[in-house]
Amino acid sequence: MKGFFIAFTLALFFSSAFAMNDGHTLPEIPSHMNTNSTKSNAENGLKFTNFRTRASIGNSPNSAAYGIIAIKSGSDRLIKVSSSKANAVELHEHLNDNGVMRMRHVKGGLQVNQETPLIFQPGGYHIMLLGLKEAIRPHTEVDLSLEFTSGKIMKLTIPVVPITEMHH
Ligand SMILES: [Cu+2]
Repeated sequence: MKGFFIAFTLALFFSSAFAMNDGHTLPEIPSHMNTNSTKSNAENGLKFTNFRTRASIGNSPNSAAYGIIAIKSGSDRLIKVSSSKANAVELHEHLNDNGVMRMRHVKGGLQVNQETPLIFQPGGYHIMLLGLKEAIRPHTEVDLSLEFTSGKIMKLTIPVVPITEMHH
């Protein structure tokens, strides 16, 4: 009987732990793990998950960064991104224009709502790094500063991943 109770308690514990992480609400990282280099990074009600940028391809002066921004409550708007590694950073989206993928500069920023995280991913919205001051190499890091209409400014240090790992 005692064994049953322990198993039952454990089951409750695990089911509630999983319920909190149903893919809709992003898991929070305990504060002692809340370093600036992110897998998931909670700050000011905003959560930054899986941020990364791809390594330079050949002599291309540009690259793109991806990741997810969620907000605990209400909404905010990402209006400006900058990096010390790039001359300019723009918010872009990929559009399928009669079978041809094109990029478009998104003006006026992008909204993040409690119900709808802002997702930057290959083939969709992305953070475009333009005019890299030098090629960015795999397994190094890039700084990003993200500015919101609320006045919040988040500084992230994100990993550079090889192009072959971009689809994971
Ligand atoms: Cu782009």
